Amino acid sequence: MQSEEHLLVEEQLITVKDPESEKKDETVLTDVEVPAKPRCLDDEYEMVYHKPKTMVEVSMHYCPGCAHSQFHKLIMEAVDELGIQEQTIGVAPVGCAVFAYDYMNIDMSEAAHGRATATATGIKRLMPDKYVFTYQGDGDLAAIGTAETIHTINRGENIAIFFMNTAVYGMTSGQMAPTSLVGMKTTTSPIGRNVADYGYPIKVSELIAQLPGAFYVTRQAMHTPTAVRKAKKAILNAFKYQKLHKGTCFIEVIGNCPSNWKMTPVEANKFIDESMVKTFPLGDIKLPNSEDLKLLEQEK
Ligand SMILES: Cc1ncc(C[n+]2csc(CCOP(=O)(O)OP(=O)(O)O)c2C)c(N)n1
Ligand code: SF4
Repeated sequence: MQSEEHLLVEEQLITVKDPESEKKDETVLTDVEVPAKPRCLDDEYEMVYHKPKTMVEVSMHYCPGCAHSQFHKLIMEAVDELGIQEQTIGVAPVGCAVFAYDYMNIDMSEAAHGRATATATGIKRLMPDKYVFTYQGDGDLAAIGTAETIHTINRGENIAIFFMNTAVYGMTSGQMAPTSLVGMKTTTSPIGRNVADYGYPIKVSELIAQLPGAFYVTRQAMHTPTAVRKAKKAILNAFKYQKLHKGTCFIEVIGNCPSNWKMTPVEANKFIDESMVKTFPLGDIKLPNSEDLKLLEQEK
């Protein structure tokens, strides 16, 4: 016996297939008045959000829920707000963010795997008035690029380093990184990272904060609205402090890699909250002193 719903569905199908009613539908559609501009731009509405103008209008290649796109957006928002699009030069890494230059509408250079800070050093030394930054993952910055990272910061190069820590090598399918958590399962530690064989996760921010050339070091995340706001503030500071020529600004952001963590984006955010921040506590690790900040105020 057919249920009532069934009959109803059949009735609707018959109506749709009826050529007369199809005609009627067309008439109705052409009669619809198309507004001259989107409702959201009517005077009664206020624009509360728009994409940063320094972001290129293309689809990104990142996996759904990946933190790279969010981190790119925060950096470009900061560039917009400071009005420094023409004065900013970025250096892209090798890793999932290898195409960062396709998304950020600023001058950018690519660097060989791990060598971004060396490339940025050259750019900044040639053009000391530009705002120069590198954008790097943990494989790039803390594995193959460890030497460049440490020596660049030890020299106190006046650049900003934006460091995305996902605790795995993303692009090459989730191998263990120096930052992988103890017990974390990765493709090269299928039963979990064990200290006896692989050592401890490297806390890069705490390590480099010891270097006299490090001017500002902070670790942030983007898994909650509050965390996003704090990360954005740190990024803004990293650009502003370059004016002082006092050393390297290092902004670590704990980001999710849902694909290699084998989690949904929501589960990945939860993992950051429940596990990642235990090993990598969030907050400022090295702050500029008040005298330096007074100098910045005077420059305004
Ligand atoms: C000299 C060199 N060695 C190894 C590789 C392979 N490789 C490409 S990306 C990558 C790891 C990237 O991981 P990470 O820096 O954490 O960035 P993510 O992809 O997670 O954003 C590796 C090992 C390479 N491209 N070049
Ligand atoms: S593999 Fe991970 S880091 Fe790479 S794009 Fe996908 S989610 Fe992002």
